[in-house]
Amino acid sequence: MRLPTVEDIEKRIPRPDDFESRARGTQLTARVGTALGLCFGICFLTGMWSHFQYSTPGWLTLSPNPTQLYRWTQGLHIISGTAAIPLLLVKLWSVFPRLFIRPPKGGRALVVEGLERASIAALMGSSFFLLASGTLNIIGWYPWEFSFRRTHEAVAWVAIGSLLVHIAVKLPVIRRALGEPIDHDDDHHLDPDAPTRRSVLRGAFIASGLAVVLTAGQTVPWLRKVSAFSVRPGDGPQDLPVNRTAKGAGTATTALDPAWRLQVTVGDRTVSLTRDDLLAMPQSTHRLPIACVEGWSRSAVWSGVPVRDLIALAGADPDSDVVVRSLQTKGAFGSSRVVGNVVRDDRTMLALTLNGETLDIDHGYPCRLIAPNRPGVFQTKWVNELEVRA
Ligand SMILES: Nc1nc2c(c(=O)[nH]1)N[C@H]1C(S)=C(S)[C@@H](COP(=O)(O)O)O[C@H]1N2
Ligand SMILES: [Mo]
Repeated sequence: MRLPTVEDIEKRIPRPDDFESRARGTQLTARVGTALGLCFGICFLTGMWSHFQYSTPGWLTLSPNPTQLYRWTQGLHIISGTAAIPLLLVKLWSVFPRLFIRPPKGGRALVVEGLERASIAALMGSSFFLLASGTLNIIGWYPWEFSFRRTHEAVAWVAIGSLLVHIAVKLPVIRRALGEPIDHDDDHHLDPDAPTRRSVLRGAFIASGLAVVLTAGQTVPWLRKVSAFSVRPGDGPQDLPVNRTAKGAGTATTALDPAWRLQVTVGDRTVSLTRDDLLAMPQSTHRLPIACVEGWSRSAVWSGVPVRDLIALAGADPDSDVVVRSLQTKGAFGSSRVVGNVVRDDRTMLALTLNGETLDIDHGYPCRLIAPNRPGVFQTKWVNELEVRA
């Protein structure tokens, strides 16, 4: 028996022309690609905004307005990412035969081709990683060791960089293909019975729209009933989903302890308040959303004591930065910071009631922070300390 030669193997690898579907073609690729590029652009900008709200750079002062801003940007982030998944799959299907183009002859052509393929490999790898890790994050499954937030951000820069290179390289092809009718016949494609490009394009958009409708109910109220896949569609107590229960946070006992006090510390002054003391203070009532980083959001009516009134009891200015601490000692979400111009807003409060009832323990009893335009992860529950550093 003779061992196969390199030529034998080469003959067995398909060539682009072996894939005969009439539906493939730059006219389809460019249209799906444009929609995909739009989704990626929105996803990138809203993602970067989320990072800014999470760890605010020095040049940016976070504002409590617009109240629903984070809800909108993070909702858009999840919606555009979800919409991108079917589009990416169709786009890959449409260019898949190009994988089998043989390397060109000549050093220069080889280098150019090599660079282009490297940028596409970077784009594909990063896109898959972002869409997969994002989806796992939405469903609350973290099967990895690394920091989701930092890795997702770093890979997003790779994706957007290689996307820009890809668009720049392909611009002439994209422009020509978009100018042609979608089922323009450039007679490479022979099978007249196969689906047309128009029908594949329509299918891609329908699949993408369906993916959005099935998930967007986690943030768009009137879609709630049809969103079969949305995460946490069920209602937690008091008509609001629960991100982490008191049991899960290890606060189930301490939150109900009659010895609980809210400590308000300003420099070396400390004021200690019972829940009845808080209830006896002037209350403010507002409708504000919880907008989780993982994509779900829901509005509710909260009432409680403005944080600025509480720190005033210990002599702090109403626009001081405040550190909010909770009974939760393990995990990263047990405390958060509120900047002065959010503290100054009277909607920034320690809530005591939710939708007209005493706050459920899973929503943060005895009291929890709620503030406008704030990522859910910073709406600290089971609060027991406010601190203003002198
Ligand atoms: N102490 C504490 N506060 C917390 C959390 C937490 O894990 N621990 N989770 C946060 C997150 S991620 C969200 S989205 C909101 C959800 O609030 P809810 O469970 O009352 O809807 O609470 C926030 N407050
Ligand atoms: Mo969250």
